[in-house]
Amino acid sequence: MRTQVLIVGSGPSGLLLGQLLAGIGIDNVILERVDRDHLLSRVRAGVLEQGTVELLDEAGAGERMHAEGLPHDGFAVAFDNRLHRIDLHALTGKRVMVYGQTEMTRDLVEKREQAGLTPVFEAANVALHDISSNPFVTYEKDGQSHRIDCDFIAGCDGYHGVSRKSVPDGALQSFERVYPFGWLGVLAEVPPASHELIYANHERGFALCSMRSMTRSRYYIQCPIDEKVEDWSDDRFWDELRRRLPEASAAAVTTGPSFEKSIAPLRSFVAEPMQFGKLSLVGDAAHIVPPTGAKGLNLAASDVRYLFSGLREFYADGSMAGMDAYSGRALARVWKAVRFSWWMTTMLHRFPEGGAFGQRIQEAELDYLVHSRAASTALAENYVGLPY
Ligand code: RFL
Ligand code: PHB
Repeated sequence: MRTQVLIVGSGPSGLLLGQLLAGIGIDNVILERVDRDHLLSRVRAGVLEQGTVELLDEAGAGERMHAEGLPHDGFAVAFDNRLHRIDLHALTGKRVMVYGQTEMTRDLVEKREQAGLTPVFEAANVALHDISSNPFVTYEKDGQSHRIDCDFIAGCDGYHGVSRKSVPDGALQSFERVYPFGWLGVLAEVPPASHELIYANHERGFALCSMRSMTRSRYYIQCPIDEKVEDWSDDRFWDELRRRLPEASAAAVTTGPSFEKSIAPLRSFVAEPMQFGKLSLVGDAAHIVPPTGAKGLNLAASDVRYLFSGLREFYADGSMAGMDAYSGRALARVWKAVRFSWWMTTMLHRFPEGGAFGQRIQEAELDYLVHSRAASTALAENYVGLPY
């Protein structure tokens, strides 16, 4: 079998790229390791930049997001028992959309299915071959081996995927920072504590109040990296969350049984370049950011935008200029989001090794942030998304 673009992974980056390519008649196949139910049960990101919203619209998958998503004009930073609002819209003229990655993934999968282009789910042992000249991919499905030849491979298979590992040793340089804590996240069918997100800096550790709808809340608290989810009953989680919020916000938290609870480690990671021969790395396959800046999914979408434009140019007039520029264009935006996510993480979390000096610097940073319009604007313009 042959296709034009072989996509490994049906996370948001693979699905979005596949949908955009299909929309302009470029043939593509998506291979996905897990089954459909597993894919649609993962709980992850919640905040979409305007550019990500526009790309979903371009892919024809934005209808439900506009009907059910929650446009947010601002969010709050909490410290010293007070909320300080960052007015994104007043500072930048832009807003963000709160809409779960789970829902966005469902919308894209359903679009693909309606077009008869269902991803190949449960594709086992996906392997990439001859990526520098005549690429092809092999995999197993229901005990049978398959081979697909292609013009290009898009490695959209996340941090643990096979694509990045298929690049020959020494061809990629990686940059990494692992943070000495994780996020314990909970999803519950209760109204959110506030109609906007709250990012809280507290001596007991960071806390975040987010949401999926006006009846479904998503909360996170900073926790030690070796913490076990089993040690966190719902009651313990709600108590700890409320202790880290200003009193008025804590009083507004509606508690209830959680239906998802998990711990995510925090890291920054970038692999350079994001391209080798006919393979392009996209989204989490090439870079990871800590979730504090809400940038991971949005970076995956901006990579897709650059790669899509390179592929469109190649199939329209045979020029490789856009494809050759992909890694450079994508990395310029990636590094700015890596910097922003690192900075947000540093400003809002308790670092075990921070010491008294680190503590005072953090307090000065927060005070400056909320009292300087220039500092608030710098935060806001990064949060709503830098230009492409
Ligand atoms: P994904 O979503 O990891 O998808 C990769 C897909 O590839 C499949 N796969 C394979 N398929 C075939 N063969 C193999 N060998 C394969 N290996 C893997 C996987 O099964 C999977 O389906 O990567 P993608 O598409 O690049 O998307 C990236 C985003 O998922 C990620 O950046 C965000 O979730 C990060 N993130 C957030 N991003 C935001 O923009 N805003 C947020 O508010 C936000 N919050 C978060 C987050 C991530 C979190 N966690 C759990 C890490 C909150 C959390 C808690
Ligand atoms: C979420 O709702 O899952 C979420 C929101 C904002 C973040 C990270 C995660 O910065």
